[in-house]
Amino acid sequence: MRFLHVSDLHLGRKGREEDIWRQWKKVVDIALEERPEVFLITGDVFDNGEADVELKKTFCCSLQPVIEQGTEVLIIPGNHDLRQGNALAGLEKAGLKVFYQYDVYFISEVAFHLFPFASNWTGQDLVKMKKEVKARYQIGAAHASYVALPEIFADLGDSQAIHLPLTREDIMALNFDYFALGHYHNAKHWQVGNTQCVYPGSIEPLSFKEKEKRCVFLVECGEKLKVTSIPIGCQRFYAERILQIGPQGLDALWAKIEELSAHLGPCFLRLTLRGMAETVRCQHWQSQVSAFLEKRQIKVFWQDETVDLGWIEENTLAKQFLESCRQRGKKSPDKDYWWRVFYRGIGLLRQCQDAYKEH
Ligand SMILES: [Mn+2]
Repeated sequence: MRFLHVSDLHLGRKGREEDIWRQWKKVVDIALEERPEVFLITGDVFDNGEADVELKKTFCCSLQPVIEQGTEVLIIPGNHDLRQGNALAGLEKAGLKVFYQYDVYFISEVAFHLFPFASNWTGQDLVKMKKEVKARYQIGAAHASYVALPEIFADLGDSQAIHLPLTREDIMALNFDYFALGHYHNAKHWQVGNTQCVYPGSIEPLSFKEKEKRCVFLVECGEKLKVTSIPIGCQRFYAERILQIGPQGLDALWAKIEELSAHLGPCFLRLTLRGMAETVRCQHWQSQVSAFLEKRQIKVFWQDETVDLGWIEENTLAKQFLESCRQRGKKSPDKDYWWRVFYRGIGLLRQCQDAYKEH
């Protein structure tokens, strides 16, 4: 018995529709090639509860060949599916099995415990709900936030981690062989007691937090439980770079921009600009860079951390601080250190002055 575990498709995400659809087609091809008994989707099939009727139809059609080959498609809703409506309504007509209530689904010696999504539940509710059934393998499926791994908790943030928080103790108590999870958007595979826990992550990166490789998981329930990740690449990735304005000013950074455009493919790029520049000129330069990179399918998000030269000129304290850091930098073997001190100090000085003005 083998099953494919996929999650967080977010079909219909505004501006990313085509990218996501191309990724989804790759996933369907894997299902057709591997012919697993079960195709399990752990929530967030659609980005919004009011999914487009045409999109829903195309989604159902794309799965018909999978159903025809004898694969059961099991879906639990995610928070996005149920946001402002129910995007999964009507999917059963196309032969997909959607679980709005906790149920155990048996397929050749394997029990799938399918938990639907409710925003006010916690892992304890799943523990109370779980039925004891006999089967060779017990598989759990939930759209939940595992809060015991710091990197997952940090990425989800407070606003997302309140969605069905799940602790290590909850997973121990549930005692599944494999816990199929959805909600967290980077692939993660770890073990708690006897349970192999997996977040496949979203099928296409959707934010700057989603920098890891995209994949789906194929699970074999044979002699032993065997978990394999299958990479699916991506359409557009997210990248971050820091640009430091040197003594030659902004124009000297063009070489670096050209290098970036030659090496990065289609992507979303966060550019942090640091150093000193005259604000108006700096903004003009940024828009030139954005337009240049846009032509090469790189969409830029600016993080402007520059210090306005005009402001320093007018500010006696800032001017003295700059001079003092310059002098120390000259004498120090680590010039960079004094520049960092300068930017940090000047940032704090501006914050203090802004706060003072507000009062
Ligand atoms: Mn999601």
